[in-house]
Amino acid sequence: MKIDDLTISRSIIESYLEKFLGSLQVDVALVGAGPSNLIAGYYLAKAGLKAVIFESKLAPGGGMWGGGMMFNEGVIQSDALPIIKEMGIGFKDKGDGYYTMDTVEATSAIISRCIQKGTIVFNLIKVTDVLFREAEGKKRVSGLVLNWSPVEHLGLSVDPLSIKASYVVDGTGHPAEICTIITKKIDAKLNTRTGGVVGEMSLWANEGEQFTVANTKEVFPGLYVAGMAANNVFGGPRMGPIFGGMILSGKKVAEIISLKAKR
Ligand code: 48F
Repeated sequence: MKIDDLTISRSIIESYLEKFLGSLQVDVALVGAGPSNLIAGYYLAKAGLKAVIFESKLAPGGGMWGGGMMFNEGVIQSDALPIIKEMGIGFKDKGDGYYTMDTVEATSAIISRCIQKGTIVFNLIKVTDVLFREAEGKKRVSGLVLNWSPVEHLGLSVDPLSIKASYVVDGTGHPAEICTIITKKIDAKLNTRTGGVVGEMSLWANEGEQFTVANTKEVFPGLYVAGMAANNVFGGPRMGPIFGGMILSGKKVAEIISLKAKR
């Protein structure tokens, strides 16, 4: 076969634009491609919803690749094992309900399963703001404002583009960026004890893991939190390199939104 350079370029541009145009109006827009949102993306697609994930970095996967202190193994507890099995990820039984998984295998597997199920992942796009609408005095998050990560990184004055979504999930991990943005920019009162981002506490694995799942919920009309963002927003401890909570949180947010969307 003789290779034509222009056909390569045209093919890439056409296929990318097809994905991007198809993502301008979605059921669910997820910010951050960490483990929680990737699992959410998988289950949202499985439930038949149109979902899209925007990740600011080159590689999706968030904080899972590096395991604990760059030892590329992560722990999961028995509660999350059925999901690990559904993803086809290998694991080692360490006894007493603890399992380890190779975090390079686990991260690449959940990225792949999420996309294969039908949720598109855009990398190198940073979410810089939300769209919001106000009706009868009530504000609601109704989409995302996007720009290329290098534009933001270089501080270039280039206006963003936006997309519409029925539901938005802040899965940006420790910084809980979307919740932080809306408290500043639209004076949003979040569904937390302070009305703002409460702030993450120091490490306590047992409490942190339960806190993540319990606080995976709607935090402002149209906006949900999943994963480590839930701990920061609602004021719970971090948990370190145990990933069951992240995975269960992703599944939970997908289930909550799927139920709402189908009502
Ligand atoms: O931090 P991250 O992995 O979030 P997570 O799913 O998982 C947390 C664990 O990895 C770990 C932990 C478990 O014990 O504590 O930290 O809650 O992934 C968050 C992703 O969001 C991206 C960021 O690059 C990362 O890949 N992100 C953050 N802000 C933005 C963003 C933004 N404004 N736009 C797009 N992506």
